[in-house]
Amino acid sequence: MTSWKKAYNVLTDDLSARGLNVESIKKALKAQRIETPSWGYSDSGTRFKVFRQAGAARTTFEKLADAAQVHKYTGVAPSVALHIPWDKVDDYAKLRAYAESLGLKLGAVNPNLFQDDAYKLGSFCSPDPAARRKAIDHCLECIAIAKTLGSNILSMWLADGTSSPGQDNIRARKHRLAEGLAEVYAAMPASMRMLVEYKFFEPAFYMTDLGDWGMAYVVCQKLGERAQVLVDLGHHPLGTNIEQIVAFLIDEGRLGGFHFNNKKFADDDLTVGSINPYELYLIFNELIDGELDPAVKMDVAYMIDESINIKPKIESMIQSVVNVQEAYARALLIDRKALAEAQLKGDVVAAEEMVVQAFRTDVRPLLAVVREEMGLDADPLVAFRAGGYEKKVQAERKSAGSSDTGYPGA
Ligand code: LRH
Ligand code: MN
Repeated sequence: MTSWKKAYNVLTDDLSARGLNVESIKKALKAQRIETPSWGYSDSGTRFKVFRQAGAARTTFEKLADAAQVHKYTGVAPSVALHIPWDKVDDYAKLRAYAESLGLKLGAVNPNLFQDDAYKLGSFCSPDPAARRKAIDHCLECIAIAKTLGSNILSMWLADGTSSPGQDNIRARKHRLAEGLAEVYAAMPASMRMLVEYKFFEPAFYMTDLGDWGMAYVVCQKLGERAQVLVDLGHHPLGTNIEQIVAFLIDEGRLGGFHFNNKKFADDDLTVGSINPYELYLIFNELIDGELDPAVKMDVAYMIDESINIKPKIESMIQSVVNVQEAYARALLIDRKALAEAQLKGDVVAAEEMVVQAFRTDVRPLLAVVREEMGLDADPLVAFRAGGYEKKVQAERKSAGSSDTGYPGA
């Protein structure tokens, strides 16, 4: 009997004793789906340095091959988000076929509205009509690409903002944004939805046009029901209660998705759950609370957005997926009936203890058995390392190397 099995039996006996339905919890964990970002597999860094990694993916095809490894060992990461033009190819149908040959689906399509010289004063919000036209046309091109790829998500992040007081009229920029997004929204087929990602600063350092969840929420309301807010965990001022924002957006039916990552300071894009796993757990607590409420309609895209500069990228992505699985597994262990009773009685300590107890539970044996029942190894990272893929691609991919700063193609 594997070491996990013994621990699993002890754990599930305890969970059943706590009145929890272990089979439905395992079913939920097997149905979890987490999308990984293509840009998380290629060399990236900070404005100070890109520490190139031997074997790092150089092409979109290689990024997909690496993403397939994450899915092979975790079983819950069957789709990959793309970023255009970082993932521009001559034949998107061929790319789709290659992805499907790897058992992958192509997910959210991210237009790039921040790396063209034309966007110096903004993209949709720019005072320059040519820049606005360029931005809108690029998004229309991304809609066409998404159709070819079978993707139904257009994921919009605008770096737009200003970096000095008086640089531009804030309300005029707001009007340009609404006008541009309305044209793009109208061009999406009915099967497609737009996710609107906000961020409180960087690269703009005075104001950002889509600076917080409230601005994104109002913009989505004005666009239509197929526009929803994307919550990137790295896009909030320190001290922000992100799980409250999540609960609010769930209740408004406007939570479209996440960019999971973690941070210590700013938009650090670190491995998910590597700095503050309790926050990630509390976010899943709100997600499950919403899922269990029949009055709430939820269609959430669970995506990772990380850019790892030091650790091997595939291993970090596997750690991230596993940490998302663990956060969900722990949040599934909360006795929600007892919690609601304690909350209504105002028994604050009892309520907190229920939330903390589930977080303190070591769910690794449960996930190990879930993986084994999915035909996978109990520990994805150990299995990936044993698979020797990293050595193989290091030998195959003698990188020609691209520029030396920041994001790919910078
Ligand atoms: C901006 C962001 C956005 C992406 C980029 C890769 O900080 O989070 O989601 O376009 O990172
Ligand atoms: Mn993001």
